[in-house]
Amino acid sequence: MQRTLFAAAMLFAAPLAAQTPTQPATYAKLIDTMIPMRDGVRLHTAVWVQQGVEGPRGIVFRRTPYGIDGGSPAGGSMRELATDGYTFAVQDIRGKYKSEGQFVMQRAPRDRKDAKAIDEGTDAYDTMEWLTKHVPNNNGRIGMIGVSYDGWLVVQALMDPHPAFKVASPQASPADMWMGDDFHHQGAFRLSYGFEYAYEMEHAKGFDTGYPFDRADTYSWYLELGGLGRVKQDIFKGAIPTWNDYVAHPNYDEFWKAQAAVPYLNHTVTVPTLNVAGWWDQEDFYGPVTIYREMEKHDPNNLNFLVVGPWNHGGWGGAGKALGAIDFGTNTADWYRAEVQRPFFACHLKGAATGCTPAEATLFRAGDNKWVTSTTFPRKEGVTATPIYPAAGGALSFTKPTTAAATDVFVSDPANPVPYRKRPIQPTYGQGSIWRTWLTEDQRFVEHRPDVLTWQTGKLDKPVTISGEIAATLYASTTGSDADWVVKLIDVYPDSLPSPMGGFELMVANDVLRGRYLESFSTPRALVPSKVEKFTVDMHTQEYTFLPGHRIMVQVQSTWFPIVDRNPQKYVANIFNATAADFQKATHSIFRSTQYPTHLTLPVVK
Ligand code: PG9
Repeated sequence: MQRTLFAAAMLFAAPLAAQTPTQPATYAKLIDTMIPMRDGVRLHTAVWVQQGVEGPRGIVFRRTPYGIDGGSPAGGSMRELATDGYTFAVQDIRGKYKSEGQFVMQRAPRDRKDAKAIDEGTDAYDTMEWLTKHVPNNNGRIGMIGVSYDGWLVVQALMDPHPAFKVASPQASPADMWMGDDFHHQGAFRLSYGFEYAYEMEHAKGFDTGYPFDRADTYSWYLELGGLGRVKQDIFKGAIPTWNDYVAHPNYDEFWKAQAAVPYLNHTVTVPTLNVAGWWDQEDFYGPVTIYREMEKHDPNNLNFLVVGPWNHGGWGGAGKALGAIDFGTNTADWYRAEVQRPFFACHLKGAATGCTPAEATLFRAGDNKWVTSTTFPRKEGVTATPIYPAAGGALSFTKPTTAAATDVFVSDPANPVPYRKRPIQPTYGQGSIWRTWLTEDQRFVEHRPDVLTWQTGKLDKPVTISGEIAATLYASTTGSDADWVVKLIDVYPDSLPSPMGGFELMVANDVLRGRYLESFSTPRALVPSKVEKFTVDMHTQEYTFLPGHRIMVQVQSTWFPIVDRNPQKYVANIFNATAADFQKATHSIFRSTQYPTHLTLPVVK
């Protein structure tokens, strides 16, 4: 499928089928040109103007690796903006589609000491300079907006903002590709995403053809790869630079740290910024929240804001009423765009008197399905970090264990990994793929596997609301010398509801930690077989109400395939080079005793 103008926003919104009717604005392409950057490389840029709008206007600017040659800009998460009379400028980034130069995946910000250095920030700056000088009828005010890669490009532009840059909305922007966004999570490699996306971005100048899998179910294809050592030369013929980087940098080293956003955002916020994230974003949830939190440390003038809704990746471009089987009651995305995004841009690009300062954090609380606001994110007031403990017989309890020795044990077999979503697992962006809603998939499909441990509370007699950071503390051992720990916090719906919601198991928070990184993400170490070790799995933040009659459930497993590559369970220096013989079964024990009280810490609202 060809990605088209504003396709990122529209494509990512695709699973949320219903689109809000809006008055279609008539736009005409005024400029289609190659704009020279400071190093002489020229970037393909188009400028669209709305017909019949008088007077100077602000410019909404979007940079993208996904191609700008598709149609008018009146779509996706920007459709209300497109009725507000702005001029739209769009640009192919370096090395993509018709732009010159070399594409570099998540190009690291330049060395500030090198006056000649370029990066995505300088390209944005140079383009803004050109736009303010060449676009007729512009009012000297530019806003940037974008989802995911396009959102990350907004963040790069914020690192040294041009004086005309007056408003920014980075949406689902990654912040750190090793720690928590598309390519790895806490050291675990996101195999199917990392493999397919790198191929799609780097085997051609555009982004259109998925990897030619020879079958519909990629689960068995990835399993048959055995170790990943074959991929670089046999499959990619050394021609996919991002894959080469994965292999060369398995740990959190300077390569990954240099491209992570946080260190470059350590200056006073001067551009009003609306950060947007989705609680069930299957690609980049860590990023937008991390960017907001870093900018917030440097925001004396209250210009930095956060919105998190019940959305998948870019889901705020649809109606936002439902995600997979989960219904949120109202059109949450329509509300956000109309009530927060549109006025925010109108304030900063047109001088409108309202909408300039939304709530510090506007959060949708699923469960009881309400928008709530907070003066901090995460919320501080009225929240108590409350441990919940796995107990005997599959129980889950707010009471600390009293038993001296207690474990739950499972055998994890890399030859039979737990699928992360129901098979067949179609290629990520392939036809019929349910990739975009997998985080809301009913977890019953794996509950009875012997390698998935499950604990749950009884029926709740009153609501339990959580708001903020969730972490798992696992006291665990393995008979091997490495292990992955996948932890899922689940809301179990009452059995009495009609199908499919009766007994539905909805993941509320989740993540994986690669065990070798328990002490340091930069310097892994082998686990000592059969020694109890303490593993902390960051499960990020949530705002959620477990309703009366529901149960709280926790699942632990050691494979999540093929979104996460298989851990051989025998320590090898670099898992990308593990051979088939290195993959071995191991017995894993989760301790739930007085000495080793495995628990999840929930931010319970009192
Ligand atoms: N999640 C995509 C991506 C962004 C940045 C780097 C790699 C992948 C995207 O949707 O653009």
